[in-house]
Amino acid sequence: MADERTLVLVKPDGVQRALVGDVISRLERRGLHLVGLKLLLIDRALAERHYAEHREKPFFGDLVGFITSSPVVAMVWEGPGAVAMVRSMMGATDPANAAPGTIRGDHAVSIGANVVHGSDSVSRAAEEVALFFEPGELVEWTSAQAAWLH
Ligand code: D4T
Repeated sequence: MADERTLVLVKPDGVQRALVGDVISRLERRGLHLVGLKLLLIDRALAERHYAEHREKPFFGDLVGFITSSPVVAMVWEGPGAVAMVRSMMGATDPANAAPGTIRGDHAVSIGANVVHGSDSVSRAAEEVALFFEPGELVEWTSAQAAWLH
């Protein structure tokens, strides 16, 4: 399986509920590794670009309002098949359908406040990583530096 990069956001509810460490811990223990990490307040322009595919949906206003409402943690995680792996670890978008053991299945009840975002395809991941990070903010692990990585 090829190494992939994926964007993960701990959304405002996840940050406020002190779930950042839990999300990071799950992804670390699974064997993915971090290549970028920041805490930021998303502005309206970035939110509208990130959620552009939902612009016509009835929940778009609430979606943008929520993601810009308080700080989020943005991360880039790397590893074999990372995009689908993170999606499966997040669980279904609607926490009512999220399996126990997934992040949403363990921590969320509301489709709006569902703790995390993860890119849903490799191509979308590349776009989302570029939206949130400058190339210089991402670490290229060398094999020597990665000696202790999974
Ligand atoms: P994100 O993008 O946050 O990782 O969520 P998903 O990839 O799992 O789900 P999505 O793109 O379909 O939805 C984006 C975002 O919109 C919220 N949402 C979604 C909502 O508030 N009401 C809805 O009816 C739907 C479908 C939740 C996630």
